Amino acid sequence: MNRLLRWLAALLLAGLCQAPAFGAEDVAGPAALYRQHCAACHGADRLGAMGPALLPESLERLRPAELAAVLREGRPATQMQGFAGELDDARLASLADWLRTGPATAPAWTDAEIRGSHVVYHAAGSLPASPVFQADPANLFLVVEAGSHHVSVLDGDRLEPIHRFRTRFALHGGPKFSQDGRYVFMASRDGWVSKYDLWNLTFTAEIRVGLNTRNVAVSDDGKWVLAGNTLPRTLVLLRADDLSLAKVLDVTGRDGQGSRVSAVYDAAPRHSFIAALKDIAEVWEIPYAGMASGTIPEPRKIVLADVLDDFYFDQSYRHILGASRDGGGQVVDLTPGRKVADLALSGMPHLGSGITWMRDGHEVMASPNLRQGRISVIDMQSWQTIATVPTNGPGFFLRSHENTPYAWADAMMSPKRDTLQLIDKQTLAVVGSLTPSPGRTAAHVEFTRDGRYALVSLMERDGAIVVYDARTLREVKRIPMDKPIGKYNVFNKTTRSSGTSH
Ligand code: DHE
Repeated sequence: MNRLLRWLAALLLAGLCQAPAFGAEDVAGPAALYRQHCAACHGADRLGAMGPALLPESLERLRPAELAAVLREGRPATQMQGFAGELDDARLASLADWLRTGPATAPAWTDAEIRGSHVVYHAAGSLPASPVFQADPANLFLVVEAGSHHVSVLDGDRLEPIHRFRTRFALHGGPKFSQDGRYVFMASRDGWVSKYDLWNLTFTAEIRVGLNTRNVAVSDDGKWVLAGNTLPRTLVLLRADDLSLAKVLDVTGRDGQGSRVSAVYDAAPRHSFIAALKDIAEVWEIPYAGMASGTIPEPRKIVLADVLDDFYFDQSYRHILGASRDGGGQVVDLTPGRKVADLALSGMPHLGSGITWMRDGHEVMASPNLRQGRISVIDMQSWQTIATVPTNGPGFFLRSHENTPYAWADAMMSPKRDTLQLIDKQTLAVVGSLTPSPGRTAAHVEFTRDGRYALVSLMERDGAIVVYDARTLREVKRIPMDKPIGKYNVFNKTTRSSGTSH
């Protein structure tokens, strides 16, 4: 039965079987099931409405078993109900397959649609310019809780939550702060950019810039926000005060080929945005110094020897350390715009999670590896790999702080995903390990502004932020959270601590 339905669905999708608008086949077919059960919340065009977009690009992070479970059982604490009582397994399977297949014509998201989605909740300058709470605004943490799509605001001194708010569906990438730490800009995977006033604990504006978005960057002068999309293939420039649309740039390379954006970054010392591209061997730089509305310069398109889509920048933002998909790495000097060195790396280095520190008078950079249990340590002058530290398994994040002797590494892509290891930043030896809760994923560390406490995410639905004393490594407390992923300290981010990402 299951197979027959799948076969019929395939025929329908291939356009070989013309089902009548509401005929018997159509009632059973996945398109009709979608119209009947999903369209009201997710949009007739699958682009999202009250619920998120349901396109292959939006679902690629969900494993098949997870998607099946959501269709069957729904999502707790959301409007998403389960359909197990109404649809049998075969229908649910055909619907899941159909959702993972793109519409016949690629969905567009035009300038008019971007403008149409724009909402201003509080005009710039209309809210009080002082915090509505007692906590040190520079030592706040934002914790992204992926379980039910919320953010918790933690007081980094008392290590207590002071506020919790609902966000758009599936935030990804670090929230980006304005230099004074007052405003936070967040991007959701299905294209929403939100501006939040952390001093008044309220959203001020939102806009949907695309259908599938990677992340945002905020210019150092606080005037501009750049978002990078994979669907459509665009970069979208917004005015930071109210998130209104300034310009959409199609991402088309020098030879006319389009590309998805991998990520956008603010290269503050260069007063420019940098865009990493997924499909073409180019990196783009958009200078924003002096940029006035309407006179946005054409991007500088730097040609690379290979597609590089995962970047680490040195502290001056002159050099990019980039990883290619085959595991190789290169150093690109942005000033002349050319490769200056190869990096000896293998597996799938996650340079984006790199950190730097001083060792024997030399600046070194270390980054985890998504495929291998090893941390590569690179000399930032010679670009040589000076050490490879074996770890428990492939990991995602590496974090430290200027005031702590250790780099904290996870192994979240391995069976030892419950254990963090501590690497001595001078000897480069693993000197300790911590297992906050056996069998449960522990990853992503961020420090309080003084580096005294390390906050670790227990990334489970009934998870927690586990706080450790960064010197004694004793657990100080647990703050319950719903699948906490990343956490972001205002001071460390706005001062560009070398122990965390920017
Ligand atoms: Fe991320 C940041 C890319 C999957 C959690 N992730 C980033 C950034 C990039 C990136 C380029 C830096 C942008 C920024 O901070 O503005 N991530 C990717 C991928 O390509 C990848 C492997 C697959 C994908 O489809 O996106 C991927 N990322 C994940 C996850 O599965 C994680 C663990 C959970 C999730 O929410 O999706 C995840 N990514 C994060 C986090 C950050 C991040 C928490 C910010 C780290 C920080 O401390 O700043």
